[in-house]
Formats: sequence, structure tokens, C-alpha cells
Amino acid sequence: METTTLNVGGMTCGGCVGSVTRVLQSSPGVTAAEVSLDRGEAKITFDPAVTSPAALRKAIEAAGFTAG
Ligand SMILES: [Cu+2]
Repeated sequence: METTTLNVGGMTCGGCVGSVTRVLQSSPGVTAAEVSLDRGEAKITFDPAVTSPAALRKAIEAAGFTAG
């Protein structure tokens, strides 16, 4: 497993945190996702054989947020 931290933009409330968390946790290869509204970050543990930080950024962006 690998861990990455992505900057997530566009989150304004707990509902946004819930949305980003759900999107990440339902993405293939993700074993844990911890999203912080205060820091605007998502800490993600994933299987690098299945997914990648680039794919995770795309999933966040498809949900209407920005990721970098
Ligand atoms: Cu919100």
C-alpha cells in the first residue's frame, strides 16, 4: 500500500467532506481515505497496482471538486 495526500479545493462544509470521502472510498484500490475540511486535504491509502494519484485526482474532479 501507498499513501498520498492531495490538496482538495471547493469543499465548503461537512457534506462536501462526505462526498469526497465516499468518492474516494468507492474508487477501486482505495483502502482508506481521510478528508480534512480545515486543511483542504485528502489523505488516501491505496494499492498502487490498482490505482494512482492521477486517477484519484480525476475521481475527485469528476465529483465537482479540484484536486492537486
Ligand atoms: Cu459542502
